[in-house]
Amino acid sequence: MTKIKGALALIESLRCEGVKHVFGYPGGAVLDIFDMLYDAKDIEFILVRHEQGAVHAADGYARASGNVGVCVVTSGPGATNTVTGLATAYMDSIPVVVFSGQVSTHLIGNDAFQEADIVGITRSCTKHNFLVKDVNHLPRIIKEAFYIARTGRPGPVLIDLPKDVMNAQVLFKYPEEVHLRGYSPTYKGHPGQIKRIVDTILRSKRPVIYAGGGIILSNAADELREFARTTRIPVALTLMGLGAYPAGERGFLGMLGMHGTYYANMAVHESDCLISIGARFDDRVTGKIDEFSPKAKVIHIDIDPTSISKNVKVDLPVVGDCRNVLTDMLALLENRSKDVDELRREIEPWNKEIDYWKEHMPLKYDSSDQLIKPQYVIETIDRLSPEDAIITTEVGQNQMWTAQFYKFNKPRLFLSSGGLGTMGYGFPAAIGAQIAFPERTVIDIAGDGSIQMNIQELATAVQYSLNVKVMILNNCNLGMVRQWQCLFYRKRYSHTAMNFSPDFVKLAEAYGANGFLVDKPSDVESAIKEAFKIKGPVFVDFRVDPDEHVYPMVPSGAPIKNMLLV
Ligand SMILES: Cc1ncc(C[n+]2csc(CCOP(=O)(O)OP(=O)(O)O)c2C)c(N)n1
Repeated sequence: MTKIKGALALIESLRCEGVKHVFGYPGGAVLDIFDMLYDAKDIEFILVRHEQGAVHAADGYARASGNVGVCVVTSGPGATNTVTGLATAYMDSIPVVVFSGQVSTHLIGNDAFQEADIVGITRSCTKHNFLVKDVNHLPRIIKEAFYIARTGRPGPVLIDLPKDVMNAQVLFKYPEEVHLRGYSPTYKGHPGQIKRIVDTILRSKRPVIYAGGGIILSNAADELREFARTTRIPVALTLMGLGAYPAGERGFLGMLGMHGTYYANMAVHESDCLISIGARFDDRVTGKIDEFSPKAKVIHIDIDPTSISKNVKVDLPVVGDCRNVLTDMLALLENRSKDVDELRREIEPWNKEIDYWKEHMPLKYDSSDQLIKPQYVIETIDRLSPEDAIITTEVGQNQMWTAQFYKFNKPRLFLSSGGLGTMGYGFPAAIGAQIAFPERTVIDIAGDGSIQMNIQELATAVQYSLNVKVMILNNCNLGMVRQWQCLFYRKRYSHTAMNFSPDFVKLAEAYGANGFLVDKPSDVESAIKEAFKIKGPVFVDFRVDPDEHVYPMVPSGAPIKNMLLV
């Protein structure tokens, strides 16, 4: 076996991991890697315009495809620009591997040019990170990084690569197995606990399933649907869980929490048995913790043992992969068909009560033929887009209206920054999703504030002829913050008016893309159709009603039954 350069060993390792796409940006510390990428024709490199865009794109790629998203960036500012993307992926448990350049080992700690302690900086926003000091460790570390990123509760991993390590020679052999002391995720739930859970569910009168992103990450959507169909237990989803249960299915309650539906929040509040699956009791879901689902026995199924009883005291935990645990639960239920029939009968009045809430307190908004209502734009996008269209969002009202008014029937169609709430996520994430699925329609639903946070990626979209459609709900304001100021700060609109924004149509054109402005409700439908027809990136600037609010809304820190309604 001949020795090869560290940088080439990196490329070979990516091949061993089946990596087809890498997002990134070059610089001095990673020149050796880029030199090797020059010849790596089997790996498509996507040159973004900002390293934050690279990580969000890799994250969108991962969320849409289920594969690990990969980035290469340079040292110093290149590395620090990845922090927001890493934190975003970390909060939503998304598998991403970031390779950052580093100054040569003998310069580390010397305030060398473009040096940053990225391992220190990202310690709290990565699942794990590595500094490679010896090229001989490189293949093992890469193997471990991918393994850590995609197993257990997934998450981002960073590998810091000093320049001299990339230049050093190594006998390349990619390990076949990983041995990590102290890291062995539990995939099978404890049978005794699972039985206890099933017993509890079968005895309940007002059960509710509260499912989250863990269902999508563990590919458990079919099992969840089977479980809900078998038991007839209604299902509420978190923002991250949207698509994990079909919006069109009977018993679907929509999203719960701060901007959840009236009926999801009421059902959770009145429940006597809350079955949480792959969800982490985020404060946006629970509202005031002491009054969250006060009458329920709380069941929590999660792969991450540290999330059990972290926020809400759990009565019956099961640590395991959602899909495995649901499969085990279904097997138990199959042997107890009489009890299941009994459960269905027992919970019929409960389902009727929920149906009553659904009928009398639906999601709604006042339509208008003068002003474009943002909810109407989203409903129209939903109606006109293909079934497998991938929707990303930015953060703010645009995100919440999408969660409420777009009907997601499958997993991995809704990509949004839930945990960190990162403005500027949606557009690069859409680019990543489009790279993963070039034939599919990818739509970023954006606010006029958020889109300006990573708007430079329009150049990336044009360069790679990506079919990303950006639907800007332009309310000339930082809408969600303005909504809070309106409701809780006596309309003192401190610095939330976007009095100046670029002309998005001209800006799109300047980048070599298409753009058009829509300011009449009667033009919404044709504009969306037109955007879908055009090949390549399109910006549609919808001038929407600036006074529209997202309802329901649970004021921060209030119990979720205390919703402000339209
Ligand atoms: C990077 C970042 N900075 C600040 C915020 C705080 N924030 C949340 S929503 C919001 C307003 C978003 O405005 P816009 O993108 O126009 O969307 P809209 O709410 O109007 O739909 C802000 C500033 C954030 N979430 N992310």
